[in-house]
Amino acid sequence: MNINRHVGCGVWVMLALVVTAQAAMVIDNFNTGTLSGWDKSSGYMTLTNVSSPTYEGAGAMQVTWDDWNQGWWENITKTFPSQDWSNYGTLQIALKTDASAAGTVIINYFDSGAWHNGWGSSIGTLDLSLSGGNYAVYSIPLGTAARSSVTEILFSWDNQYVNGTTTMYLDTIQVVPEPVSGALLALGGLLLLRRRR
Ligand SMILES: [Ca+2]
Repeated sequence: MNINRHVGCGVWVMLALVVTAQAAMVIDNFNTGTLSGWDKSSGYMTLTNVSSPTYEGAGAMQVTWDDWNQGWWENITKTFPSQDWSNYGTLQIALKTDASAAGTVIINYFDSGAWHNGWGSSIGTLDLSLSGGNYAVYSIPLGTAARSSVTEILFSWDNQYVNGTTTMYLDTIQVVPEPVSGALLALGGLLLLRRRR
């Protein structure tokens, strides 16, 4: 063991972490000026590609809905060609809401290769009141459900919490590998290399 080898290991660990950090797969960042693949279930809602405010880049999606305690579920969805999320552990969403936002948004995804009910695989909820007027990035674990051929992501909320016009903004939606797993893999690889020397 020598100092050079320690330095080398450090470089490889840093490199592995950088590679892990760069391996996110963006589902949408709304920077193309279109809302390709997006749809909504309700005539009370409007989806608009806006240039401000964004979390990053040239665009974000503004979602407004104008409801009065109607007590049913409303959805927005994005469909896309099949994506393999198997090696990703977390869904990240940049979200900004206005001060009147309340309730929660339930996030589901649909894997075309897996059995699912009408709601797909539910992976969690966003508390709309938490972002406090600024963009916040929410990280939602993807859990253990099948996700080798994901074709749709769905956001749904109960409009009983909506009284009047509510606005929220969605920006970068991406899946990222588990950083801890990536680091452990890198460390495991280093230990193997050292044993072989
Ligand atoms: Ca953006």
